[in-house]
Amino acid sequence: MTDLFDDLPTPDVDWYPDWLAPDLAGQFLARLVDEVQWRQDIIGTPGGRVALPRLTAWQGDTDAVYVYSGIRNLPQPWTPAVAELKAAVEATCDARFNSVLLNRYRNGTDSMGWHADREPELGPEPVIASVSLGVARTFDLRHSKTGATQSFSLKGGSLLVMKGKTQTEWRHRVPKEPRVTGERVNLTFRWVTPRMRSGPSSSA
Ligand SMILES: O=C(O)CCC(=O)C(=O)O
Ligand SMILES: [Mn+2]
Repeated sequence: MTDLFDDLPTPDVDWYPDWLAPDLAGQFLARLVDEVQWRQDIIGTPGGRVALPRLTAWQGDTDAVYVYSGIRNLPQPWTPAVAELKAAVEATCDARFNSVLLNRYRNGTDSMGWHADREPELGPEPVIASVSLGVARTFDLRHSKTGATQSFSLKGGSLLVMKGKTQTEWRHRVPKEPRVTGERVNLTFRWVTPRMRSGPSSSA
């Protein structure tokens, strides 16, 4: 029998819900909260300047420069626990990563809105490996053309690998869940086309 839902698109992801044992995931969470230089970013919106609803950090190789809003963001050096997670993720994914964006959701009122990770320096079909630590949070993927949605509960110790057309055809978010009181840290490991760190600049 043909199922009405057979034609719905599904995102190109690999899902490892129990990638890290719970006690190890707990140890990594504590180390990351302590060792990472967390910052509160402020962004400009039509309504004025607002604080992002989460804390962030960017680590990577020195040439993994990430440009957004026309600003070159130099990565912080790898810290020990992040470097350990990177090596483990590379082994699981059989891929290389030279940078990671870390997001720290202090409780359920912290969040990340709909977006896709499609900056040019990530290339056309990036492999992005997402490690979650701490409390489980919902992660929604929505197909841009059809609106088809797939949701994951990204629990502590899980690994979700997004690849293929997941960034070009889908958007994703971490919605607010006001009843969630615990903390969560997420790491998205990426390969950013290496750039020169300094040199002649054509703009002021
Ligand atoms: O926190 C998450 O699970 C998602 C993070 C994310 O989408 C990003 O860092 O671009
Ligand atoms: Mn993202």
